[in-house]
Amino acid sequence: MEMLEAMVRAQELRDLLNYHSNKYYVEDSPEIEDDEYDALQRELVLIETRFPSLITPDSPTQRVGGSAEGMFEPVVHTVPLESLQDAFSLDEVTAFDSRIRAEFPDVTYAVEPKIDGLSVALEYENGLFVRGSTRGDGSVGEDVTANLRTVKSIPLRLKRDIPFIEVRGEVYMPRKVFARLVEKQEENGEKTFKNPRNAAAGSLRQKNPEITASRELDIFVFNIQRTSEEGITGHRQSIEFMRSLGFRTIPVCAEARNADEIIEKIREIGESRPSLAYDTDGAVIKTDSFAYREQIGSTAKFPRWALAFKYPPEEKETIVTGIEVTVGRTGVLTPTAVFEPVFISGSTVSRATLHNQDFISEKDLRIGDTVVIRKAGEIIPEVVRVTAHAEGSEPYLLPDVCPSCGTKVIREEGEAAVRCVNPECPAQLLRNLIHFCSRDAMDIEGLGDSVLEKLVDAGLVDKISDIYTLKKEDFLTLEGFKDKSSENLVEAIEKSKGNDLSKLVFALGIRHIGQKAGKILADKFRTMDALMNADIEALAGIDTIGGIMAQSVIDFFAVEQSRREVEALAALGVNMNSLKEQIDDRFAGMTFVLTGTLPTYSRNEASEIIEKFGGKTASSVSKKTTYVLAGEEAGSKLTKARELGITVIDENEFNSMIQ
Ligand code: 0OX
Repeated sequence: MEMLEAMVRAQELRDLLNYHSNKYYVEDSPEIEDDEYDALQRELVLIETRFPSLITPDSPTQRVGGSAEGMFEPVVHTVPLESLQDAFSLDEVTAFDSRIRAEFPDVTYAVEPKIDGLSVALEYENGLFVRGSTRGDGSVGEDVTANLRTVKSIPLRLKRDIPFIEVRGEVYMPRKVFARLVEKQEENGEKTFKNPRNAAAGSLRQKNPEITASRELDIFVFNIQRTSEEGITGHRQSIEFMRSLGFRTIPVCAEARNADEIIEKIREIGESRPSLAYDTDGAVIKTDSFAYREQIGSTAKFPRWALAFKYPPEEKETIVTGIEVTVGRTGVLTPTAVFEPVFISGSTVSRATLHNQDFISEKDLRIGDTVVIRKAGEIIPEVVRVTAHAEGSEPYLLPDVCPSCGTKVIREEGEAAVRCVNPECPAQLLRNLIHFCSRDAMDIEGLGDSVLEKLVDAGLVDKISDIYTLKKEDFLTLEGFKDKSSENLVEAIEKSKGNDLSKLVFALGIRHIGQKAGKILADKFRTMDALMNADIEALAGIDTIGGIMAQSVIDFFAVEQSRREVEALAALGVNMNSLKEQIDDRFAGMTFVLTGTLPTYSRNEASEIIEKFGGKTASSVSKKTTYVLAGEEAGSKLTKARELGITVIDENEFNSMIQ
């Protein structure tokens, strides 16, 4: 492919990818399947690899891994990012309207949810995202462009290349993402984020944009700070305008013509809060007309034309009836408060995690205490404070031995978590077994929680490798097992021996090594032996394996027990090799049409090469054709390709693509 053709196709692909990304992440109405999107992206990566000079800042390949230059440098906000005057009662809302209406009797307002995230400013020049910054103190923030580029709903290029626009929006972490993150942090005994806002702030402050990308942040845009466009005269119109440029705008922006209507909208937004995918902490009331805004003006701190009504957080009192301590798969002891059930923010709750000893000591929480409960991020119940100690109660201390195996627990320096480090601890064993057999791990159908528990209780399994020693007769001794069900299980176990190494690596339950890391390690090292003996440099040198992951692999295999288990698994016939052919699917998702006589390849040979690299060949040219490979005396197909704007390549170019 020639440079010029590559340039045209790259532009086409960028536009297509940006269009579909907007459909998916902003408009929530995808038009193509994920694998079609991936194929387009791969084609673009291929072109950009061959012609790096064609990489543009709005290329969707540049969301992660683009330049991180200037990160955290100060950014002076040309138009300050003002904060809002808070109101805690509806009387204050009525007074706000009266004050403005006295001067502007026909004033109308926009009422919108107040997203509980962090404000950022996004600047676009000639349609291109050039800079993103935090609010900071409103006058000076920090450059977080590289991190914001990873937020998929932030357009890298606008739908129209207007000369200049700066918008303001709220970056947030969706509740589900937050819940998953906290669960993972808890499982790893790490410090947990308190709420989605802190999690979003922490994610935006990362020095490594890859981490920010993994946090799946999102944004709602709600204000034009400044723009080269003229003729936008009001707030609701400005929201429409920003939406037309491809921004994900604030989801509700309701018109209200008087105080009663404002209050009605505040109620409606309030009622929707528990079911939203994100946290909100109020409703914002804004004078719609920009001309009126200008006349109303601002105080030193806030615009006088806007008001934030804050919903009171729903809190309930209850009594703690007990504290349960469980041992996680990684050995962390987690205390959970059990309390008398209370209905709060849309559901009844009776348990809340107490995280660790520090959390309990700080609150001086004791069994029998009266406590205030609230839902963090409207989903996760938490103990806010103790209002009264139970009579004769004593400060609560976590047990100093594992509640499951009785081994003395340890608290590593700098860690809040207390751990049981006995690798044969039954609590960890059962969890390790459940994980080992789960679908994404060794995928042993039928070997779920309850069967594994029975096997452990019956003394038939006390380490992972024991699974592979189980016979039909063993299952028959368990309650509820008949001939057929026992045979099925033995068969499922047998089948799992042939799994790819990546599944086994994940199944071992190495801290910080998830499914994806399992695949990467298996692809890289190809055998369990090579992985077991890899040094820290070899591990940390892999692109997507961070230092913490690398150390975790080293730590895991440094334990004699782990090595013995792996050897036992191998001796019992479990596959220890990567089955993935080292395939190169550089042409995946691409369709080639061959025409004319090629100088050296026969048609069959060329087709074979294309298929070897994961591509397809077709006999006629259509819009779906990726490349036309043309030789001497190419005829109508070549003409058709030119008409449709399909890239035509010759054998030389083809050769350079397969090198
Ligand atoms: C929000 C939010 C924040 C614009 C002018 C003064 C404050 N967190 O959702 N701020 C504003 O308005 C700015 N609107 C919002 N919706």
